[in-house]
Amino acid sequence: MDLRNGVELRSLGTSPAAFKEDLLSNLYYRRGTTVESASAQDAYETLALTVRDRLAERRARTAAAHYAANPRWVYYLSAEYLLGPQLEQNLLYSGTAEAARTALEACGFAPDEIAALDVEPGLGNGGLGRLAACLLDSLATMDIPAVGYGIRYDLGIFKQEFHDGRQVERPDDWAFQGDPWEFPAPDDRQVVGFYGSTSVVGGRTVWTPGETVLGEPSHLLVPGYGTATVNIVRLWRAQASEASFDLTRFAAGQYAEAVQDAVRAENISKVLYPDDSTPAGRELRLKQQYFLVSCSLRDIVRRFRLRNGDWADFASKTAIQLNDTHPVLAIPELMRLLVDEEGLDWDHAWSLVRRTFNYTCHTLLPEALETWPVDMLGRLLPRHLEIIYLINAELLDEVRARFPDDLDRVRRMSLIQEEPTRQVRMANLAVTGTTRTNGVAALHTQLLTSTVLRDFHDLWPDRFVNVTNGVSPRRFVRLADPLVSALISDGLGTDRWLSDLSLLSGLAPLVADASFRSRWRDVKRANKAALGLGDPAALLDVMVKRFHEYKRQQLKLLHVITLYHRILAGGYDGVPRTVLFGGKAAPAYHAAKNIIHLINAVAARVNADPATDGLLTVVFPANYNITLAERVIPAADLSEQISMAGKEASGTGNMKLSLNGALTIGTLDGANIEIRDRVGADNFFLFGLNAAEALTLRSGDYRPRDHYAADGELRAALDVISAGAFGGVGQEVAASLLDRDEYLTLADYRSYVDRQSDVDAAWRDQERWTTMSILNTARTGYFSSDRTVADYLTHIWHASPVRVDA
Ligand code: 26W
Repeated sequence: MDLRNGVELRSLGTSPAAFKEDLLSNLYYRRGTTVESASAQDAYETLALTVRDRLAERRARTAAAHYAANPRWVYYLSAEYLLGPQLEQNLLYSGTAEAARTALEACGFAPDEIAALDVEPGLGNGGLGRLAACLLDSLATMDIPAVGYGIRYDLGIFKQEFHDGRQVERPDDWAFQGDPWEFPAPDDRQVVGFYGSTSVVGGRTVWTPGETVLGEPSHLLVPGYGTATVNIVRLWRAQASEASFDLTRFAAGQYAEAVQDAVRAENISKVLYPDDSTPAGRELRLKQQYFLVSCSLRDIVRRFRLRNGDWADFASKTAIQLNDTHPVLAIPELMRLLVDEEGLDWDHAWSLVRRTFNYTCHTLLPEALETWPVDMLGRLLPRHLEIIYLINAELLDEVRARFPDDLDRVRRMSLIQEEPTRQVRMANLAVTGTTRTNGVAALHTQLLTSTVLRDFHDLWPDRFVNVTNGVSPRRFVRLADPLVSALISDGLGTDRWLSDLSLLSGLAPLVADASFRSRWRDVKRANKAALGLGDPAALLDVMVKRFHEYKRQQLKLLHVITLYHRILAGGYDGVPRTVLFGGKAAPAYHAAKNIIHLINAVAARVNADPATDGLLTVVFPANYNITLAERVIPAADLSEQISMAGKEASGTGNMKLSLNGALTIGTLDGANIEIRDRVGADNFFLFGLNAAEALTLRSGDYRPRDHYAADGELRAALDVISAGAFGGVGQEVAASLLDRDEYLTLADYRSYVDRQSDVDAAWRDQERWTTMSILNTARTGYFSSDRTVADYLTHIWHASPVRVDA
């Protein structure tokens, strides 16, 4: 293969023989061991390197093609990436899965044992982090030149353990064995400043930081499916600048002091903040955000300069997506680079900045919208605060001009919240400093423009656009569910659906084919058996997502207790059910942790009671993550999407479960609405208040006790908790539902429980259920992240594919 300057690269064979040969030479020469003495970890790392080499070859070709094309780039800035385990993906995308299995067996290694050593980099909390990974997968698959930028946390999302039913967090030192998939790139180190002060020299503002740290990048390969393109995700790790090791103190025996600056520096990328709704507001978190932004923008400018000289071309060559408000400091940072370092005038710089950035909002919860104390930001980033004030002055001039004498609007739109404390509103800065702001589902975008960001929509309606989320069919169907994938390919007569998910619609006519329906049932049954949680013949009712009161795991639990009471009452006519919970709660979110504790207490009681044998089982596997999701989602029959309407921005688990043939019971919230519109109302179990009704009730004088008083089953379920029947656990959960019930759990209880009876009825008619299940898969091709990326390209990024020769 010809590279630049006529360099020739010998291509690596994909035959089993060639793969085995490379595996062996890597074992001996790169791992420095032998087949006889190799450990499973040796075999795993060597396998990873052997697969990685084949992707690195494509990466070399991709880099060459991109360099030659000097294209418009898409840069995705995200504080979180939930990339999932890499081995299976890279075996599939490099087409070496079979060759690897044969080679491993030939060397006496057990492929499944080796694969089990593939630790996932848990560099994210939930939906936002996984969406980022799915979008990168689709960008590469669609041959779009793109780079993801993030932070290489030493400790990812905590490992969840249950001790007496309580969640206990354990540090996730995911790379303590090193990570065979990553390529460190120390040459591209960047220097990041903090604190210090500003001064004006020769008409230009100069920021003199008080301390600096180094940002060392390493990247992971992001291969495209069914194409030669291999993009990268570049993750920054904080390193102490050599100056920070204090030799004199060391010589004086003050060892801790000698390294304290170094430790302070490295702490910046030490751990992922495990909150997924309420900002911790810690200075270290702000340092993390600026660290990510500063390293990434310098790297983006370095790459721009490789092929371009004129700043005027920067915005036409660069589309940067800000994944929520976490990287929004990129706006004042690029202004600083252009004005202070490059000497551009303010207006030119501002037009470049606005044209370069776009912002995705992932939430509706007011408490999740980040604000930073003015004094903290001013101390840590004095120049950026000055720039934010200048941006704010221009914004408020425009608001006053457009809405004269509307002081309230000026106060609401200001980037600076004045009362009760002076805070910088990051969402306001995000909308002001970008071209497009998007929500992640139709209802979400509609609510954003009519509530939290209404003022900005009034001023700049054209800046708002919707891009409904999507999920990678390669990760969540092909890799997670090989059995259903084989059946789909057989039914459609092609596997091209993996890069064009709209082809799934070809499955709809097969509902009339009884043998296809029975094979479809067999696949689900086999997936349940493989999961090994509960009776494979029972309906597997799945609720897997982060714990939050708005997602209403408490409502699912009230249903479980109601079923239990019905069983104890005798004459139970419900269908055998396994209820599976999965998910983590932010460590400081006590209300959510109490719900987890109560679920485990109820599960212990229900599962121990012989009365429920064969009728009801509750399982709660610990440490829900991508690896576990890939085992649970293919096995699910029923998908619980029961959030209070108007609270879940989109959801993506709902999409993964529908695509794998699970039927949804849900509210008209987030993307549930679009799923129901596509699968058809008959193939969706809808219940509850819609967003407008919920808002009215919530803002009216909602009295949860009225529902308690009016509904015997509800009362019984709450009373048994309040009475401490589950080991005295969860009384505060019942109390908060009776007193406040912030998310209208009691108001939706009856509608939910009754709809669950319809679920039972549908399940009893397995042919009907299977038909509904096939139609759910057939009609949700729209929720591919490829379609999502196509929408971003059309409405926001305007980048084009660059073909890479195979
Ligand atoms: C600052 C603390 C914090 C951290 C993360 C606040 C908010 C977040 C994320 C925005 C939370 C998140 O993951 N939101 C989820 O994003 C998904 C992808 O768009 C949506 O599908 C989910 O509905 C939304 O809850």
